[in-house]
Amino acid sequence: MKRVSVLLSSACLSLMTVMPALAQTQRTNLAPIPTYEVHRAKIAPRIDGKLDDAAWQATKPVTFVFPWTDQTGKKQKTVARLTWDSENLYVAYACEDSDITAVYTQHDDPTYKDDAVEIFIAPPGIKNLYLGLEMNARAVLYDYLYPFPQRIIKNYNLPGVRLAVSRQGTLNNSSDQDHGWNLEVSIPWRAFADLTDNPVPKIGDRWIANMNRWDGTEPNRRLSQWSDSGMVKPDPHYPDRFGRLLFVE
Ligand SMILES: [Ca+2]
Ligand SMILES: [Ca+2]
Ligand SMILES: [Ca+2]
Repeated sequence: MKRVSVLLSSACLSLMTVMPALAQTQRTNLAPIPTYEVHRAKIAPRIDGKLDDAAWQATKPVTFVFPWTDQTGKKQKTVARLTWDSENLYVAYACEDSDITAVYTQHDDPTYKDDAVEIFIAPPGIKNLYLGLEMNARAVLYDYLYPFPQRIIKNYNLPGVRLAVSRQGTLNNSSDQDHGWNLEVSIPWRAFADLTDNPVPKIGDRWIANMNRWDGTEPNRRLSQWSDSGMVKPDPHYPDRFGRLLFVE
């Protein structure tokens, strides 16, 4: 936690002054927080953007929901799957998409402004501090540490993350009809070594996480999520509403 402590002491405001305002930004009658059983992969998926690996066939799909009904544009389906082994967490996203758009090409660019998928994640026992990975349809990664609800620490980089995309359609050409894109990412457990002394999950451990997708370009953009953040305005960040990842054999 040393590296994290130094980062936080330079970046933080008082939680006490910020939290009451945030509580008022939540909608009511939210769905229960979901739990996903993450089954261990017998053979790790190959990170090539193609979701034909045996490891993915054995996983349960989750379909993202669209919590913000006033957002415009087509509500296109996203299905995510997770698996793990002693080295990595693996996440696959299958995105239906009739127009694939992404312009950012450099690490830590604001990929969330493109067609992008995300995962926010933290190991057990940590409150309001998580890692974020936001990945566009060109397989560009924006990674950070977020001491919620203060300031995203963009200069924080996760070692050893690998990602790849496959596209069924053309990139940045709105004159034709696309079909979709897939993204595959592996996140090594050692990337969590600043947050926990035991970054490799044990059977039965529960981590918190959420997965999101941004689709479309302004002013027609949609945010969909695994677990509805409950925010009044479209905003994926609210760790109290993250889902639970239960690690099983
Ligand atoms: Ca693959
Ligand atoms: Ca799109
Ligand atoms: Ca970064």
